[in-house]
Amino acid sequence: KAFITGINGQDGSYLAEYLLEKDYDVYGIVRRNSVAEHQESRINHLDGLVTTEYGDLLDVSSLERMIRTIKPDEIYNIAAQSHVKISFQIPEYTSDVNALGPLRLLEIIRHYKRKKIKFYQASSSEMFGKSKPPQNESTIFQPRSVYAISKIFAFNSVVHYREAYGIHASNGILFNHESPRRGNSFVTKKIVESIAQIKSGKIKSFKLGNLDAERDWGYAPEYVEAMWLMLQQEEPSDLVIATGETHSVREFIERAFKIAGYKIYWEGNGLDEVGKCSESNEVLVSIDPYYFRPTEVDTLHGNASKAEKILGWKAKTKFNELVKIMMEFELKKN
Ligand code: NAP
Ligand code: F7E
Repeated sequence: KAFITGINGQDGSYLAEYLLEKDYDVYGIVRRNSVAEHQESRINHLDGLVTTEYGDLLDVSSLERMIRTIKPDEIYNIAAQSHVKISFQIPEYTSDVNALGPLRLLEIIRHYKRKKIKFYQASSSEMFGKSKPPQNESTIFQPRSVYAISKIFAFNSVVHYREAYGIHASNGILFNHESPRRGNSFVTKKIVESIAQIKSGKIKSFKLGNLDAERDWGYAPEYVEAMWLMLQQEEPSDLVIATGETHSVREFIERAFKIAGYKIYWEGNGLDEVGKCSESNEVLVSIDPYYFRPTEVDTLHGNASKAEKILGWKAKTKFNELVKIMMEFELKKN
């Protein structure tokens, strides 16, 4: 039996599918939303296959009730306020959910004596922050946001509960991973969704922030397999999960436009920079400082060789293929 927090998120939904294929009984918590369709929007197709209840990482009684009634073998803590930029606006809330949420779960596991429950924590490459690439398990954390700080608190809680109480608790230090199910306020989904809307005539152009940030982007359905593999090991551990390839936001835009049948070129500098269509010379992309962050993580480039050795896991879908999957999905939708 598996209990997933954040089951309605990008990763939670893929993980639920993955575990169902492995014959798990899958349970999860969902949050109440004033628009009922949003509550289970990414898991509607799993209706009747997974069991969900209202719950929240801020509501310890809901977590305790679920864990005591389900008696899961594995808990995957995937839920989070996962948007880095938004953590600059709601730092306390972000910390409560992302830092204290996992601590609450670890406390419940610690005091639950009837069964040894294995625990997975969704840690993040964002914790490396300013540290120079490539980043691996020995790279120091130099956070650049409250999101990263909250994830470091959770990371250290996992290590502490493992050492102090012998809990089988692991951190997956996942680098960015995307998919057609990615939330549309993240840069990759925003880009492909906007390009598809340009192509179908719904919009003329779109605005972005820092085009020079570099990320190690992988494919989400592959990353949930690594989560499961980590809990199947005799020994819990903390592992980097990444593709080992890094590209800029600018490259992502160029590639996605190319797949949609456009060639773009860049003109101007700084806030005045624009991406124009080579054929029509119309502006398709411009800069809006609203999307800049007070502090930025410039380059993430993961080295996942430890995960390959311990789990036998390796990223299969690299940058070009990922952009293609996401762009083609949006073009079909529009
Ligand atoms: P996501 O799509 O934003 O999903 C997050 C899920 O958490 C959503 O289902 C959300 O519920 C739920 N949630 C938020 N606050 C909650 C709360 N207080 N109580 C219970 N549930 C709550 O994120 P994701 O991309 O799947 O990422 C999954 C996890 O991995 C997150 O912890 C994220 O921080 C971490 N991570 C992600 C990446 C990445 O590149 N995707 C990389 C490293 C780490 P609603 O459905 O109601 O919104
Ligand atoms: O930004 C730049 C932005 O919001 C990527 C989360 O899953 O991965 C994710 O965090 C880059 C940043 O992801 C826009 O400044 C430019 O440099 O897609 P993002 P993220 O911040 O890397 C980590 C590993 C997580 O753990 C998080 O949960 O793109 N960027 N223009 C923009 N970003 C956004 N969102 N919107 C823009 O318009």
